[in-house]
Amino acid sequence: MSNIKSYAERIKNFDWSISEKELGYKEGDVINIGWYCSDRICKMGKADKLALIWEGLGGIEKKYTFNDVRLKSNTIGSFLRDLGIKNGDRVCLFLDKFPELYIGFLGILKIGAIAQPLFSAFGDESLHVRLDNAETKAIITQKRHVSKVRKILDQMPYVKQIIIVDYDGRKPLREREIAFSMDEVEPVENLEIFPSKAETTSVLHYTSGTTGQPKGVKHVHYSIISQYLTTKWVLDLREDDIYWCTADPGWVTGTSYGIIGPWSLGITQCALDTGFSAGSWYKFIEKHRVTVWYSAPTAIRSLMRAGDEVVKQHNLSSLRHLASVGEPLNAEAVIWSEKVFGKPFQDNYWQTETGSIMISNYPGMKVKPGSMGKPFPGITATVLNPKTYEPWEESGKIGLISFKPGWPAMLRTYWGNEETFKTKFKNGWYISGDRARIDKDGYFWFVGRDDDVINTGGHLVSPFEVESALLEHEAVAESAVVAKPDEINMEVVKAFVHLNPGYEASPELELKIMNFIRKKLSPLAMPQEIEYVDSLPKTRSGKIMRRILHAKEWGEEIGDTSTLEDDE
Ligand code: 6R9
Repeated sequence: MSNIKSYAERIKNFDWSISEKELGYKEGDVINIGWYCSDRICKMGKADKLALIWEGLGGIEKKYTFNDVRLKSNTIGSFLRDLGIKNGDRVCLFLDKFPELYIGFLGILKIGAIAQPLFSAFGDESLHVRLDNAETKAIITQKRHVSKVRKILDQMPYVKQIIIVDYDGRKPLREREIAFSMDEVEPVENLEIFPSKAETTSVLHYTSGTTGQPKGVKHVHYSIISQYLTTKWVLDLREDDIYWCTADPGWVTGTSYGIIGPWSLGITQCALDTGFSAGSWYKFIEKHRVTVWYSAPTAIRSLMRAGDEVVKQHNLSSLRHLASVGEPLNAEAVIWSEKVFGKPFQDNYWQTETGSIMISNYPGMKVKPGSMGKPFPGITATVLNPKTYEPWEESGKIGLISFKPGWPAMLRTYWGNEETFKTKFKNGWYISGDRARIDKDGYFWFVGRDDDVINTGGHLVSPFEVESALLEHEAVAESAVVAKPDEINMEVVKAFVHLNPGYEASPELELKIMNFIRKKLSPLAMPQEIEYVDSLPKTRSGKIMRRILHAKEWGEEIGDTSTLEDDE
């Protein structure tokens, strides 16, 4: 029997107090995610249970019990406090999927500081705009990435300390740098945990929009109420599970469901810090007897492409439940997974802003391949008519996916950008920025985004950020960035570029520009193709009409451009 038992029963009279009670929380109490995910689990008698099984490059393996996680997060918290980090200060985690990333996250929260995880493949410019926005006080990083921090350090007077977790003494430390080894220092048995309350800020995750700089999505400690119960009912985690969330904690799935969800339930999870290959992923599942696997469509499509033979070479019989998030999961991938793993990947939908799963397929509920499923109990979801912002009355109409505000993990604002935050609400609904239709059985079917943001392999890339970075290249006079179709990643970045006088369009220049973006922003944001153009389509007011270029890439009707001109 699954944890949710019956979806139909759970949606009746649902109340988040179910989760509060299970977590032993009452309104007004202290609620600290760091404590909940380690100390509380130890208090419940699970101190010696494995919390994290970690595998890195070269097959190195490390294991941590819940007591280890408790002690080591205490140690990190205490170290940060001694450096002068106080509650409310932003501490960035700029790390590969090291154990320090998972445990450091809790350490930061334990002292009431705000965790700001950033994807370790970010280049110096992506890093800089996000640190600048948060005025980050300390950065926890590693040798491999510290050069990117050094490059921009002069422009960041607010950064007081850079903590290097794998310092080997070979090269001297520089200004503001300090070494810290979680596994070598004396563990701190007792740490005074910051008495955070429900609305105390916990995490800042950065997400991309169509215009402007990335937005810092502000979450609070109370979010654990949503994350705990969605993990329990959607991912169906149980006492003896070995759980694997393939997401990187640089992104929201990796924190909400790669740290907070499983550990608030006291579940053993594993993490693999190596690149992707079908063989190594299956080997990992086989070796650790993974039972619940939470992944993403791009990975599933890559596995599908690797073929059925490699699946058969491994014993994957431990797998009991599979779930997916981040981008549209095509029906084909659902059917394939059912064929080769004996169970389908069950799709669910949510966003950095929602903080927890909003629409999902549940264990025991009929899966309609290609559908995202139904709203989580307690979540009021609809699709709004884009003209009136009223819910469509009949089923099957395409509208804006929207939610009634008030679930525990909802973003509280965008950091330093209350104005943009306010634009996300219309007629009392939170507007997600995605489009879908609801069928007559109440299942949601994803249609597309309602903006120009590119979703490449489950990662959101802002065309604005790429265009701004392109302008910094000496050869580029103007550019427009759109998504182009891709078999595995669904979408990849494509740039239309108008060159400055004196520059010749050539494949060499294309490579140079691509590399320039890869280093500045990230491999994800790097255009996979650059098309040289003499001019770009523009509105009368001079704004670039990305939609025309987008339609061409996707072989869609361009429509009436005279209306588009005013629209933009
Ligand atoms: C958790 C996460 C959010 C955006 C979201 C939507 C897309 C997420 C999806 C999906 C189709 C699904 N998205 N889940 N599209 N089907 N099941 O991914 O957060 O990085 O903020 O991305 O991803 O466009 O708005 P985030």
